[in-house]
Amino acid sequence: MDGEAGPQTAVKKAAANQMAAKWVREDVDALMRAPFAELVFRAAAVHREHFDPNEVQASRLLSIKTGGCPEDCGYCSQSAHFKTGLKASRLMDKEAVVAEARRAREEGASRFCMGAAWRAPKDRDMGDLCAMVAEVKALGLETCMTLGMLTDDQAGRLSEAGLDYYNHNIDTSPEYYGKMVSTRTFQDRIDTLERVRASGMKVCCGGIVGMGEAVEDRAGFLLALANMSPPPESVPINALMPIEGTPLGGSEPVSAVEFARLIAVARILMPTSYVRLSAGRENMSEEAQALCFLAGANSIFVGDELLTTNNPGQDKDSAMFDRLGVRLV
Ligand code: SAM
Ligand code: DTB
Ligand code: SF4
Repeated sequence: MDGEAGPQTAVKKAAANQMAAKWVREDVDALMRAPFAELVFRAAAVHREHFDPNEVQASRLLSIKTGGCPEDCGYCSQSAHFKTGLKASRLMDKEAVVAEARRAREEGASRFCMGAAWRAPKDRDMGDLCAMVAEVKALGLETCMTLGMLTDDQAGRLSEAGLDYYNHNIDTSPEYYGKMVSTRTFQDRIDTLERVRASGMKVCCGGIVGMGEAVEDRAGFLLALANMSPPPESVPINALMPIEGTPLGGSEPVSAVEFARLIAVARILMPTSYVRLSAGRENMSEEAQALCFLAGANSIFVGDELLTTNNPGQDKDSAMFDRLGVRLV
Protein backbone atom coordinates (compact mmCIF):
# COMPACT_ATOMS: atom_id res chain seq x y z
CA MET A 1 0.00 0.00 0.00
CA ASP A 2 1.56 3.37 -0.90
CA GLY A 3 2.03 6.06 1.75
CA GLU A 4 -0.60 8.51 0.52
CA ALA A 5 -3.53 6.09 0.48
CA GLY A 6 -2.50 4.12 3.57
CA PRO A 7 -4.52 3.81 6.76
CA GLN A 8 -2.23 6.19 8.71
CA THR A 9 -2.99 8.94 6.22
CA ALA A 10 -6.66 8.08 6.57
CA VAL A 11 -6.62 8.70 10.32
CA LYS A 12 -5.03 12.14 9.76
CA LYS A 13 -7.36 12.96 6.90
CA ALA A 14 -10.36 11.93 8.95
CA ALA A 15 -9.15 14.21 11.73
CA ALA A 16 -8.87 17.11 9.31
CA ASN A 17 -12.33 16.31 7.99
CA GLN A 18 -13.86 16.49 11.44
CA MET A 19 -15.71 19.68 10.67
CA ALA A 20 -16.70 18.65 7.14
CA ALA A 21 -20.42 18.49 6.47
CA LYS A 22 -20.39 14.97 5.09
CA TRP A 23 -18.14 11.99 5.55
CA VAL A 24 -17.27 9.93 2.51
CA ARG A 25 -17.26 6.16 2.43
CA GLU A 26 -13.56 6.04 1.60
CA ASP A 27 -12.65 7.77 4.88
CA VAL A 28 -14.77 5.41 6.95
CA ASP A 29 -13.35 2.35 5.19
CA ALA A 30 -9.84 3.60 5.84
CA LEU A 31 -10.62 4.17 9.54
CA MET A 32 -12.01 0.63 9.76
CA ARG A 33 -8.62 -0.62 8.46
CA ALA A 34 -6.36 1.80 10.36
CA PRO A 35 -3.75 0.46 12.81
CA PHE A 36 -5.56 0.02 16.12
CA ALA A 37 -3.15 2.02 18.29
CA GLU A 38 -3.24 5.02 15.98
CA LEU A 39 -7.03 4.87 15.67
CA VAL A 40 -7.60 4.73 19.43
CA PHE A 41 -5.06 7.51 20.04
CA ARG A 42 -6.89 9.77 17.57
CA ALA A 43 -10.32 8.86 18.97
CA ALA A 44 -9.12 9.59 22.50
CA ALA A 45 -7.83 12.98 21.35
CA VAL A 46 -11.18 13.82 19.69
CA HIS A 47 -12.96 12.67 22.87
CA ARG A 48 -10.90 15.10 25.01
CA GLU A 49 -11.64 18.02 22.72
CA HIS A 50 -15.35 17.80 23.55
CA PHE A 51 -15.79 15.89 26.82
CA ASP A 52 -14.15 15.14 30.15
CA PRO A 53 -12.78 11.62 29.51
CA ASN A 54 -13.23 10.75 33.19
CA GLU A 55 -17.01 11.21 33.07
CA VAL A 56 -19.51 8.66 31.79
CA GLN A 57 -23.21 9.46 31.44
CA ALA A 58 -25.61 6.94 33.05
CA SER A 59 -28.99 6.00 31.58
CA ARG A 60 -31.45 3.48 33.02
CA LEU A 61 -33.81 1.41 30.89
CA LEU A 62 -37.28 0.16 31.74
CA SER A 63 -39.44 -2.06 29.56
CA ILE A 64 -42.84 -0.41 29.96
CA LYS A 65 -44.52 -2.85 27.54
CA THR A 66 -42.86 -6.21 27.07
CA GLY A 67 -43.09 -8.88 24.34
CA GLY A 68 -45.72 -9.85 21.79
CA CYS A 69 -44.31 -7.47 19.16
CA PRO A 70 -45.63 -7.91 15.59
CA GLU A 71 -42.22 -7.05 14.04
CA ASP A 72 -39.79 -9.82 13.07
CA CYS A 73 -36.41 -8.32 14.06
CA GLY A 74 -34.13 -11.37 14.02
CA TYR A 75 -32.20 -10.23 17.11
CA CYS A 76 -35.08 -9.56 19.48
CA SER A 77 -36.48 -11.57 22.39
CA GLN A 78 -39.75 -9.62 22.13
CA SER A 79 -40.85 -10.53 18.61
CA ALA A 80 -44.02 -12.63 18.47
CA HIS A 81 -42.50 -14.39 15.43
CA PHE A 82 -40.06 -16.43 17.55
CA LYS A 83 -40.42 -18.80 20.50
CA THR A 84 -38.14 -17.17 23.06
CA GLY A 85 -40.10 -18.09 26.18
CA LEU A 86 -40.66 -14.43 27.04
CA LYS A 87 -43.96 -13.61 28.74
CA ALA A 88 -45.78 -10.71 27.05
CA SER A 89 -47.33 -8.00 29.22
CA ARG A 90 -49.47 -4.88 28.78
CA LEU A 91 -48.40 -1.25 29.10
CA MET A 92 -47.36 -0.59 32.70
CA ASP A 93 -49.30 1.83 34.89
CA LYS A 94 -47.86 5.30 35.20
CA GLU A 95 -47.41 4.96 38.98
CA ALA A 96 -45.27 1.83 38.59
CA VAL A 97 -43.15 3.52 35.91
CA VAL A 98 -42.58 6.60 38.06
CA ALA A 99 -41.62 4.41 41.04
CA GLU A 100 -38.96 2.72 38.85
CA ALA A 101 -37.73 6.11 37.66
CA ARG A 102 -37.34 7.27 41.25
CA ARG A 103 -35.31 4.14 42.02
CA ALA A 104 -33.14 4.77 38.94
CA ARG A 105 -32.45 8.32 40.10
CA GLU A 106 -31.49 7.08 43.58
CA GLU A 107 -29.06 4.64 41.95
CA GLY A 108 -27.36 7.48 40.05
CA ALA A 109 -29.01 7.49 36.60
CA SER A 110 -29.41 10.89 34.96
CA ARG A 111 -31.63 9.69 32.10
CA PHE A 112 -34.59 7.29 32.18
CA CYS A 113 -35.37 5.44 28.96
CA MET A 114 -38.76 3.76 28.59
CA GLY A 115 -39.04 1.06 25.91
CA ALA A 116 -42.10 -0.60 24.40
CA ALA A 117 -42.30 -3.71 22.20
CA TRP A 118 -44.45 -2.05 19.58
CA ARG A 119 -44.27 -1.52 15.83
CA ALA A 120 -45.80 1.87 16.61
CA PRO A 121 -47.78 3.32 19.53
CA LYS A 122 -51.57 3.42 19.33
CA ASP A 123 -53.13 6.88 19.52
CA ARG A 124 -55.20 5.69 22.48
CA ASP A 125 -51.97 5.15 24.50
CA MET A 126 -50.56 8.62 23.83
CA GLY A 127 -52.27 10.27 26.82
CA ASP A 128 -50.74 7.77 29.26
CA LEU A 129 -47.33 7.96 27.59
CA CYS A 130 -47.29 11.77 27.75
CA ALA A 131 -48.31 11.72 31.42
CA MET A 132 -45.42 9.30 32.17
CA VAL A 133 -42.97 11.63 30.43
CA ALA A 134 -44.16 14.65 32.41
CA GLU A 135 -43.94 12.85 35.78
CA VAL A 136 -40.54 11.28 35.13
CA LYS A 137 -39.20 14.64 34.00
CA ALA A 138 -40.57 16.26 37.17
CA LEU A 139 -38.21 13.99 39.14
CA GLY A 140 -35.32 15.89 37.54
CA LEU A 141 -34.40 13.07 35.15
CA GLU A 142 -33.81 13.42 31.44
CA THR A 143 -36.46 11.43 29.59
CA CYS A 144 -36.15 9.07 26.65
CA MET A 145 -38.65 6.74 24.99
CA THR A 146 -38.41 4.08 22.32
CA LEU A 147 -41.82 3.05 21.05
CA GLY A 148 -41.33 2.20 17.37
CA MET A 149 -42.49 4.28 14.42
CA LEU A 150 -44.16 7.64 15.09
CA THR A 151 -46.52 9.88 13.14
CA ASP A 152 -45.86 13.64 13.05
CA ASP A 153 -48.67 14.14 15.53
CA GLN A 154 -47.32 11.54 17.98
CA ALA A 155 -43.81 12.99 17.82
CA GLY A 156 -45.25 16.46 18.43
CA ARG A 157 -47.25 15.29 21.45
CA LEU A 158 -44.27 13.54 23.05
CA SER A 159 -42.09 16.58 22.47
CA GLU A 160 -44.68 18.87 24.02
CA ALA A 161 -44.99 16.56 27.02
CA GLY A 162 -41.26 17.17 27.64
CA LEU A 163 -39.63 14.09 26.11
CA ASP A 164 -35.94 14.97 25.73
CA TYR A 165 -34.77 12.06 23.54
CA TYR A 166 -36.40 9.55 21.23
CA ASN A 167 -34.49 6.32 20.58
CA HIS A 168 -34.96 4.75 17.19
CA ASN A 169 -32.04 2.69 15.91
CA ILE A 170 -31.04 2.09 12.30
CA ASP A 171 -29.32 -0.99 13.76
CA THR A 172 -27.09 -1.83 10.77
CA SER A 173 -26.19 -0.77 7.23
CA PRO A 174 -28.99 0.00 4.73
CA GLU A 175 -27.80 -3.05 2.73
CA TYR A 176 -27.93 -5.50 5.65
CA TYR A 177 -31.14 -4.18 7.22
CA GLY A 178 -33.49 -6.31 5.11
CA LYS A 179 -31.68 -9.46 6.21
CA MET A 180 -32.44 -8.70 9.86
CA VAL A 181 -36.01 -7.34 9.60
CA SER A 182 -38.66 -7.94 6.93
CA THR A 183 -41.69 -6.18 8.44
CA ARG A 184 -40.36 -2.64 7.82
CA THR A 185 -37.63 -0.96 5.81
CA PHE A 186 -34.52 1.07 6.57
CA GLN A 187 -36.35 4.04 5.01
CA ASP A 188 -39.22 3.61 7.52
CA ARG A 189 -36.64 4.12 10.28
CA ILE A 190 -35.26 7.25 8.58
CA ASP A 191 -38.78 8.65 8.14
CA THR A 192 -39.49 8.35 11.87
CA LEU A 193 -36.11 9.86 12.73
CA GLU A 194 -36.94 12.87 10.55
CA ARG A 195 -40.28 13.29 12.34
CA VAL A 196 -38.48 13.14 15.70
CA ARG A 197 -36.03 15.85 14.58
CA ALA A 198 -38.81 18.04 13.22
CA SER A 199 -40.65 17.82 16.56
CA GLY A 200 -37.65 19.32 18.37
CA MET A 201 -36.67 16.23 20.37
CA LYS A 202 -33.07 15.03 20.48
CA VAL A 203 -32.23 11.88 18.56
CA CYS A 204 -30.82 8.70 20.06
CA CYS A 205 -29.88 6.38 17.22
CA GLY A 206 -27.40 3.55 16.91
CA GLY A 207 -27.39 -0.16 16.31
CA ILE A 208 -26.15 -3.66 16.96
CA VAL A 209 -22.83 -5.33 16.21
CA GLY A 210 -22.42 -9.11 16.01
CA MET A 211 -25.38 -10.03 13.80
CA GLY A 212 -23.19 -11.68 11.14
CA GLU A 213 -22.69 -8.36 9.33
CA ALA A 214 -19.52 -7.74 7.30
CA VAL A 215 -16.99 -5.03 8.17
CA GLU A 216 -18.41 -3.11 5.18
CA ASP A 217 -21.83 -3.14 6.87
CA ARG A 218 -20.34 -1.73 10.06
CA ALA A 219 -18.76 1.04 7.98
CA GLY A 220 -22.04 1.71 6.14
CA PHE A 221 -23.92 1.79 9.44
CA LEU A 222 -21.56 4.38 10.99
CA LEU A 223 -21.51 6.43 7.80
CA ALA A 224 -25.33 6.58 7.75
CA LEU A 225 -25.33 7.83 11.37
CA ALA A 226 -22.51 10.35 10.91
CA ASN A 227 -24.09 11.86 7.80
CA MET A 228 -27.44 12.53 9.45
CA SER A 229 -27.81 16.27 9.63
CA PRO A 230 -27.18 16.86 12.47
CA PRO A 231 -25.83 13.50 13.69
CA PRO A 232 -27.73 11.88 16.60
CA GLU A 233 -26.89 13.45 19.97
CA SER A 234 -26.80 9.96 21.45
CA VAL A 235 -25.38 6.89 19.68
CA PRO A 236 -25.96 3.53 21.37
CA ILE A 237 -23.66 0.77 20.14
CA ASN A 238 -25.06 -2.58 21.25
CA ALA A 239 -23.22 -5.89 21.18
CA LEU A 240 -25.85 -8.47 20.24
CA MET A 241 -27.27 -10.31 23.23
CA PRO A 242 -27.93 -13.65 21.52
CA ILE A 243 -31.46 -14.82 22.36
CA GLU A 244 -32.30 -18.51 22.13
CA GLY A 245 -35.20 -19.10 19.76
CA THR A 246 -34.36 -16.12 17.48
CA PRO A 247 -32.55 -16.57 14.14
CA LEU A 248 -29.47 -14.94 15.73
CA GLY A 249 -29.50 -17.02 18.92
CA GLY A 250 -26.32 -18.89 17.98
CA SER A 251 -24.27 -15.85 16.91
CA GLU A 252 -20.59 -15.68 17.83
CA PRO A 253 -19.47 -12.67 19.90
CA VAL A 254 -17.44 -9.91 18.25
CA SER A 255 -13.88 -9.60 19.62
CA ALA A 256 -13.17 -6.82 22.11
CA VAL A 257 -10.74 -5.18 19.69
CA GLU A 258 -13.24 -5.16 16.82
CA PHE A 259 -15.89 -3.74 19.11
CA ALA A 260 -13.58 -1.02 20.45
CA ARG A 261 -12.60 -0.18 16.86
CA LEU A 262 -16.22 0.58 16.10
CA ILE A 263 -16.48 2.80 19.16
CA ALA A 264 -13.32 4.65 18.10
CA VAL A 265 -14.59 5.20 14.56
CA ALA A 266 -17.97 6.39 15.91
CA ARG A 267 -16.15 8.86 18.19
CA ILE A 268 -14.05 10.26 15.31
CA LEU A 269 -17.04 10.53 12.95
CA MET A 270 -19.35 12.07 15.58
CA PRO A 271 -17.07 14.10 17.88
CA THR A 272 -19.78 15.80 19.95
CA SER A 273 -22.23 12.90 20.32
CA TYR A 274 -22.55 10.71 23.37
CA VAL A 275 -21.37 7.26 22.26
CA ARG A 276 -23.04 4.67 24.49
CA LEU A 277 -21.48 1.30 25.26
CA SER A 278 -24.93 -0.29 25.41
CA ALA A 279 -26.18 -3.91 25.43
CA GLY A 280 -23.55 -6.60 25.82
CA ARG A 281 -21.53 -5.29 28.79
CA GLU A 282 -22.71 -8.35 30.73
CA ASN A 283 -20.58 -10.50 28.42
CA MET A 284 -17.57 -8.15 28.31
CA SER A 285 -14.53 -8.20 30.55
CA GLU A 286 -13.61 -5.09 32.53
CA GLU A 287 -10.59 -4.71 30.23
CA ALA A 288 -12.80 -4.79 27.12
CA GLN A 289 -15.03 -2.10 28.59
CA ALA A 290 -12.01 -0.01 29.62
CA LEU A 291 -10.77 -0.19 26.03
CA CYS A 292 -14.13 1.15 24.86
CA PHE A 293 -13.95 4.09 27.31
CA LEU A 294 -10.42 4.78 26.12
CA ALA A 295 -11.69 4.69 22.52
CA GLY A 296 -14.28 7.37 23.30
CA ALA A 297 -17.38 5.70 24.73
CA ASN A 298 -18.88 8.08 27.30
CA SER A 299 -22.27 6.68 28.21
CA ILE A 300 -23.69 3.37 29.51
CA PHE A 301 -26.89 1.75 30.69
CA VAL A 302 -26.76 1.22 34.44
CA GLY A 303 -28.73 -1.27 36.53
CA ASP A 304 -29.01 -5.04 36.53
CA GLU A 305 -31.45 -5.26 33.63
CA LEU A 306 -31.71 -3.78 30.12
CA LEU A 307 -35.15 -4.46 28.60
CA THR A 308 -35.33 -8.25 28.85
CA THR A 309 -31.67 -9.24 29.36
CA ASN A 310 -29.07 -8.83 32.10
CA ASN A 311 -26.67 -5.96 32.68
CA PRO A 312 -23.76 -5.83 35.17
CA GLY A 313 -25.60 -3.91 37.95
CA GLN A 314 -24.50 -1.29 40.46
CA ASP A 315 -21.97 -3.24 42.58
CA LYS A 316 -19.92 -4.49 39.65
CA ASP A 317 -20.08 -1.15 37.87
CA SER A 318 -19.04 0.95 40.85
CA ALA A 319 -16.09 -1.37 41.48
CA MET A 320 -15.05 -1.01 37.83
CA PHE A 321 -15.47 2.77 37.74
CA ASP A 322 -13.55 3.15 41.02
CA ARG A 323 -10.65 1.25 39.48
CA LEU A 324 -10.84 3.42 36.34
CA GLY A 325 -11.24 6.69 38.24
CA VAL A 326 -14.41 7.41 36.25
CA ARG A 327 -17.37 9.41 37.60
CA LEU A 328 -20.87 8.47 36.51
CA VAL A 329 -22.89 11.58 35.65
N1 SAM B 1 -39.77 -1.61 19.43
C1 SAM B 1 -38.99 -0.46 19.37
C2 SAM B 1 -37.99 -0.47 18.24
O1 SAM B 1 -37.64 -1.53 17.75
O2 SAM B 1 -37.53 0.61 17.88
C3 SAM B 1 -38.25 -0.15 20.68
C4 SAM B 1 -37.63 -1.28 21.47
S1 SAM B 1 -36.34 -2.21 20.64
C5 SAM B 1 -36.06 -3.53 21.80
C6 SAM B 1 -34.94 -1.11 20.79
C7 SAM B 1 -33.59 -1.57 20.31
O3 SAM B 1 -33.09 -2.61 21.14
C8 SAM B 1 -33.48 -2.17 18.93
O4 SAM B 1 -33.45 -1.21 17.92
C9 SAM B 1 -32.13 -2.87 19.02
O5 SAM B 1 -31.08 -1.99 18.66
C10 SAM B 1 -32.01 -3.20 20.50
N2 SAM B 1 -32.03 -4.66 20.70
C11 SAM B 1 -33.09 -5.47 20.61
N3 SAM B 1 -32.75 -6.75 20.86
C12 SAM B 1 -31.41 -6.74 21.10
C13 SAM B 1 -30.47 -7.75 21.40
N4 SAM B 1 -30.82 -9.04 21.50
N5 SAM B 1 -29.18 -7.40 21.60
C14 SAM B 1 -28.82 -6.11 21.49
N6 SAM B 1 -29.66 -5.10 21.21
C15 SAM B 1 -30.95 -5.41 21.01
C1 DTB C 1 -30.55 0.63 22.55
O1 DTB C 1 -29.85 0.93 21.57
N1 DTB C 1 -30.29 -0.37 23.38
C2 DTB C 1 -31.35 -0.50 24.37
C3 DTB C 1 -32.22 0.75 24.08
N2 DTB C 1 -31.66 1.27 22.89
C4 DTB C 1 -33.67 0.63 24.01
C5 DTB C 1 -32.03 -1.81 24.29
C6 DTB C 1 -31.09 -2.98 24.47
C7 DTB C 1 -31.89 -4.21 24.47
C8 DTB C 1 -31.05 -5.41 24.74
C9 DTB C 1 -31.85 -6.67 24.70
C10 DTB C 1 -32.89 -6.78 25.75
O2 DTB C 1 -32.64 -6.48 26.96
O3 DTB C 1 -33.99 -7.23 25.41
FE1 SF4 D 1 -40.40 -5.26 18.25
FE2 SF4 D 1 -38.49 -3.45 18.68
FE3 SF4 D 1 -38.07 -6.07 19.23
FE4 SF4 D 1 -38.24 -5.27 16.71
S1 SF4 D 1 -36.65 -4.64 18.20
S2 SF4 D 1 -39.26 -7.07 17.61
S3 SF4 D 1 -39.75 -3.64 16.84
S4 SF4 D 1 -39.50 -4.71 20.23
